[in-house]
Amino acid sequence: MKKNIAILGSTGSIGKQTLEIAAAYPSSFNVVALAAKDEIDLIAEQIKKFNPILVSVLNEKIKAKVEEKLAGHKVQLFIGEEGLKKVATISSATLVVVAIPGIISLIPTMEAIAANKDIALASKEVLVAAGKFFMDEIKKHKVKIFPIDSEHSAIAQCLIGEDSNKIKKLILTASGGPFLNLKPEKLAKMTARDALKHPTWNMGPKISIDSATLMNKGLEVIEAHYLFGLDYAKIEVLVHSQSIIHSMVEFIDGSIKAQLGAADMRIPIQYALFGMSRLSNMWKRLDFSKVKNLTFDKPDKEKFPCLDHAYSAGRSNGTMPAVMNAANEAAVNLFLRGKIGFIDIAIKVREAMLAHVLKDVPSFEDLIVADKWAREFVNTANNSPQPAKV
Ligand code: MN3
Repeated sequence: MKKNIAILGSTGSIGKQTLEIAAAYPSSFNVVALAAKDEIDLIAEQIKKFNPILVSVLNEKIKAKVEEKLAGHKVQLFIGEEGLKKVATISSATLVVVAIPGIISLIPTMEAIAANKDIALASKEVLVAAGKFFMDEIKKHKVKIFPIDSEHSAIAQCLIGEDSNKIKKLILTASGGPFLNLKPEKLAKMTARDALKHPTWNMGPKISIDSATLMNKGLEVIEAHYLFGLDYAKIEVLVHSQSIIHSMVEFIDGSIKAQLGAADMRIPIQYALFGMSRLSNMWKRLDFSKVKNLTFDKPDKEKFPCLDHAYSAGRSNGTMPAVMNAANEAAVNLFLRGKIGFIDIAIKVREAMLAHVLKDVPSFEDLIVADKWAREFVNTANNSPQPAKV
């Protein structure tokens, strides 16, 4: 039977590769809904090729332009938040692929879970900002979560047939990003263009910058904490610049399981789309005879302070991960627009965390408020801090 899927973020890197997989297995998937932003030609092309029932775009202007390109091709077009909700909750879909970077995917994802959809999750920010609510909703609605991120996919694969009480630690591998071997004093001069050149993975701008600051790995640590229910003390990061081992699990008896493969996101995306089952494919393969060495190093926390900021936000819990995530998102946007320097990203994140008055047991609404506050804090030149915690 065909699986009906909806994709939030169809024109991004993960969205495009998801559609590539849907096209490669036409008897397995129906694409019933797409949400995208403003890439008019690509959106129109995807509609013509996949024939979704409904599609959401950024605004009326983009919608009109897409309609023009479609020249009579039938599809229901929607816009904005309402459109995202319609895509996330479309009755015919059983699986929603969440691949819009940033906090914008949080509410539609929660709506998808409430509508009893299984979730294939690529957007890290959802779990980071609202991990407890997300996992509680998943349990409450008895839906499944399939991680798309290569590290979490790797860990999920290593844990098949294992007892979670027997885990000693998770080892998340990090490529180290484009500035791994750069002298620390040169970091300040790095531009968005330098940061967007990722050595091993081909990704969108937000995640590429996060990868350069190592915040990407920090977000993944928090995600792993929620997905696998493990204390932060049991989650370790190791720089492995070849991106061949996608992550590992060490068990209490000293045995370690690793998942390896080519650095091709279509492999974990396909695995998630098929509900963690394996099918033969034509994606990249790992040829061990061409692998000269596998190296492992501790991350340089002084050069890349974002990783520690993420651990600290995760350990503080409450509203702090949402604040850290929002401050980072806002700072990355400023950096991409050339408004702040590379090392300012970590500084902005730290400042926001220090100024934030933590709420230990937040409501969902509190998380949204904390997120907004952190964004404004970073975007305002004259930061007026929240009153210090007493
Ligand atoms: Mn990853």
